[in-house]
Amino acid sequence: MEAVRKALQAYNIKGAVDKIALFGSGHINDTFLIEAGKEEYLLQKLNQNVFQYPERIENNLRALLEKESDLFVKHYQTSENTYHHHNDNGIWRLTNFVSAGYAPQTANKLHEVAEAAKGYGRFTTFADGLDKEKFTETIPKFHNLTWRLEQLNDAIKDDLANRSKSAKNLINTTNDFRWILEKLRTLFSEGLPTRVCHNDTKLDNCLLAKLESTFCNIIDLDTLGPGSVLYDFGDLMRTTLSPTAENELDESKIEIRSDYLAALQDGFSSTCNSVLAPLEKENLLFGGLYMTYIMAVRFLTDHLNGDAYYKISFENENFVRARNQLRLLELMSGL
Ligand code: GN1
Ligand code: MG
Repeated sequence: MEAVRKALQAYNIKGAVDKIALFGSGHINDTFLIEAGKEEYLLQKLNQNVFQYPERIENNLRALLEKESDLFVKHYQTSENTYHHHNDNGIWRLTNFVSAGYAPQTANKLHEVAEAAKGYGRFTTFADGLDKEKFTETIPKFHNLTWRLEQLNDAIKDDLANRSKSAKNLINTTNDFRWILEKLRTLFSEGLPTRVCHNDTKLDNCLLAKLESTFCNIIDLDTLGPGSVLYDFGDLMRTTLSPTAENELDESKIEIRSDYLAALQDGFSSTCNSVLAPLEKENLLFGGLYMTYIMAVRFLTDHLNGDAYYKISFENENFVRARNQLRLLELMSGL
């Protein structure tokens, strides 16, 4: 925790640090809850294996936060007026901790999902007013399915963890859904707009108020940048239509609930309908298939590569995640 204390010094927070604890459930960065006097903060250490262009995250964040909004939590600046602090131990950033808020881990309450959809819709409307030119992809080709499928092919060939054979069924199933790639290409050729997106709109990147479960804030702005609204609506579908967690062991529990889908559609359109083009509105549902497919491909690739990217808490967790995404995708295809 010495590294945490040292990083905190860059932010000149008031009062002595009373407590530092690991926090949260993100798959990528390390997050620490800090108590100092009466204040609580979150300090994050950026995963530099994943984020190789940290200056892009800083720049996107600056471009986002220069326009005042209560959509986001407070991001603190260092004495050098940057959001990120670089030192020998890594790259850090500090935000306030919203103690009156919570991030729902699974979608078990309809009104929570409706609120999250309204919140992400508000984000879409807000981002529509930003200068697109100021934003850059923080992970090149992040939502590029062509590239993700190439990565999967390489992983199958290299078979670094000797898992290709046991994952054969999942690999075959991923091939059944290649039409999804073609469909997205067609949509872009028909004029699907690129806009400033969040690009990681899972349910737990949305904070709700503990008391009333109303929308509070959008968090995790690492992947902010160019994208399609289909990605943002799609990732919401991916993480809320089934009541199950991404790593659910019992595949038979995965389902698609039509009332949740209706709540998503109503909530999202209530706050961003006016900024969406007809082609976007008509294809929001397809976004769910696209995002579920790309996540299946990414989890499976990581499983075959020996779990190099996503944090795991049990053996074969990425296999389970990929299997669950593919099951969800099968169910979504019937929508
Ligand atoms: C990662 O950072 P976190 O845990 O919110 C991932 C997303 C995936 C998500 C799946 C930078 O998000 O793309 O959708 O896991 N972020 C990155 O849970 O790869
Ligand atoms: Mg993230």
